[in-house]
Amino acid sequence: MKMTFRWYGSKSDPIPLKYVKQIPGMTGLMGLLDKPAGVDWPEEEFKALVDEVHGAGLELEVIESVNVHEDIKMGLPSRDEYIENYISTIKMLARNGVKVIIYNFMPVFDWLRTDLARVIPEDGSNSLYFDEKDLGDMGPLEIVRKTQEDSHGFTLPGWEPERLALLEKTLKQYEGMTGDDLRRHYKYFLDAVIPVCEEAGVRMACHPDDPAWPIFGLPRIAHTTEQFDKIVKLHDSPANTVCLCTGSLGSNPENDVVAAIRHFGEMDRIGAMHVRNVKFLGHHHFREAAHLSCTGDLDMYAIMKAIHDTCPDTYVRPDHGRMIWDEVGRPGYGLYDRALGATYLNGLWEAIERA
Ligand code: DNO
Repeated sequence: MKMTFRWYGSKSDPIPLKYVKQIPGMTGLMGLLDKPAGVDWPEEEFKALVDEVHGAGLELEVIESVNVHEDIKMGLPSRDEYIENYISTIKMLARNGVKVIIYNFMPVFDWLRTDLARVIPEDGSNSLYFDEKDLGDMGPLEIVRKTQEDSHGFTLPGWEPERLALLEKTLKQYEGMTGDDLRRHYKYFLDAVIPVCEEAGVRMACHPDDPAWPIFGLPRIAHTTEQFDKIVKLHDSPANTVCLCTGSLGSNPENDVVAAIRHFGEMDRIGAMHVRNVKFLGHHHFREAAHLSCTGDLDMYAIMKAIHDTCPDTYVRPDHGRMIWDEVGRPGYGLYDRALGATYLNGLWEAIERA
């Protein structure tokens, strides 16, 4: 298991790389370049990032959010050009040492919350929160406005301004599209990129829909084990894998997260893990909790044990943390709680190994 940390680059992440390095057991990053979906990532810029990360004594083997352009998801004729750019980016990342590329296939929205800083009454910290009832009142444009307002000026992953500017138009274009249509467009994409990955020695890892159910009537096809079974078979290859995010899949209590890890781990189809805890508050209603099992509803020991038993070489990152100790930062991506999370998960790992 390689413990890693999501980092947004020195221009937009207030956390210095040396702080990341000082978290015990941290081997590297799940990094990114802040680029709009559909562009061919510039190699010089990426090389500079690799040098910076290596200079801090960390690895950069996992890249997140190489976002898939909406035209690919919608199956428009212009998709071929964007797929070409994606392929060129895959080759470039592979040339520069990347082993896993995390992406998602959610129409329009990446992850979604109705409150980015809900106070946890027990201890006064705050965390990301979702209540479908609030969403009903808001509607897509309102939720986007609120999310941007609440993000302290940070660009949030998946909420890039270029993409949101076209929101109204894009939502219209999705009208009438079914899950099967979306899956067909997904297959077209995978058929083009997976052979390239096989040759280049990288794995694509699909992040689940977050939260794990359809929203705003948009088709969503990546929030249950059955759906991921279909995804890994759309183009059946060891390079077509899952980024198993416990907090996203686990936002729906009907998903058995531990069984899902064992299932895809045994198939060698887990490219990376995002590990976080959630607290269920009702139907389609949850908040994110500290990583420690007893603060939420997921069993972190069983999660780490499943990773240990079925995909022990995978990359793990402590996913979203709460905001604690008055830290001001990107919602979900502060330093302190994620550092505590990493340390706790490393502790579980050590105990599992030594047992
Ligand atoms: C949310 C993240 C996601 C994830 C993307 C991958 O905080 O886990 O934004 O990186 O969905 O494309």
